[in-house]
Amino acid sequence: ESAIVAVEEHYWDAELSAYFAGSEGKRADEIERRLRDFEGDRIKDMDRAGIQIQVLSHGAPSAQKLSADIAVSLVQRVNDRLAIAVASRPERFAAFAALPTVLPEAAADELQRCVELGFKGAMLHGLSNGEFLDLKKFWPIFARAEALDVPIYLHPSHPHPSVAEAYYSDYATDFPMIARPAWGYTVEAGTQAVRLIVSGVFERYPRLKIILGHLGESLPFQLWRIDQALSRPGQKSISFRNIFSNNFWVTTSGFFSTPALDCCIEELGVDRILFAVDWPFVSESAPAVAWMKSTRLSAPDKAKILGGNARALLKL
Ligand code: GRE
Ligand code: ZN
Repeated sequence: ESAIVAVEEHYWDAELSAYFAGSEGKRADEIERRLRDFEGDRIKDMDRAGIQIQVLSHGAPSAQKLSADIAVSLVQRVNDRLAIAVASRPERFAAFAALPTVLPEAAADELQRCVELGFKGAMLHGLSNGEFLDLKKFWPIFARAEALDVPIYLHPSHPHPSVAEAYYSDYATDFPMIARPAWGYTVEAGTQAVRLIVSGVFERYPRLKIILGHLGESLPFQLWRIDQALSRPGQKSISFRNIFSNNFWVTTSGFFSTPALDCCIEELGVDRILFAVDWPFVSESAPAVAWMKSTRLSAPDKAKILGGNARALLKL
């Protein structure tokens, strides 16, 4: 089996995206058109690239900024509509659920409901209403993910408003992407992952599986240094490297660099790398596939990254 699977491919639900505020509620017209498409450009782009399956997920911030009074029923409708889209083309689509993290127990129940509907896991986007996901109140979500043996994909979102203000606001006009994919997203998502590892959640739920996009949000490159610094005396005992190696997968979404990929393979091994495009924020999938095929990896290793690893992790 060598069909190509792309695991971080986004769409927008009309009802959910209407809740996105300010700059988070608007993308370039062409991107928004593609985010709302399932039948036209999306399938054409997949066909041109030779992608058999897109694992669909909502775009940022997805359900992570909803208020408790509306989140649960709204997210159920969002996931039900996504299930219908997948069912319309089961040979081309699979999906990650959105979860109403503002109510963690309900989010865990929604994850289970969705997995029973055929979803392959869930994707969470940045902080949940300003709170880091490693807080104990969110552990019911990780407990349920472990029990169901499905991964949680930690996707970036806009930095916390006070971070955006302190770190990026003076450059926001000249370089609006600086707080987003250029740097802010990676810091935000990488910080979530570092905090999750030190939180103890993997000691409590040792078979919990986490996916990071964008070649691991810089953590593979930093792995030696983080591991070394957290191993210095006067701290709790933890092996950051063991947890990152045992519990994490990374994807190529929006990051088609051979040196960066080589670093991920050297640190994590080829079995932990999944192919993704980040369509439609990356407007064409074919160059991403061509890049992967152009690397000097062996044919079996390319096949693992392009689809075999995703089929194993997501049970496709
Ligand atoms: C976004 O949500 O706006 C976004 C992504 C990924 C890359 C670029 C981008 O989710 O703007
Ligand atoms: Zn993405």
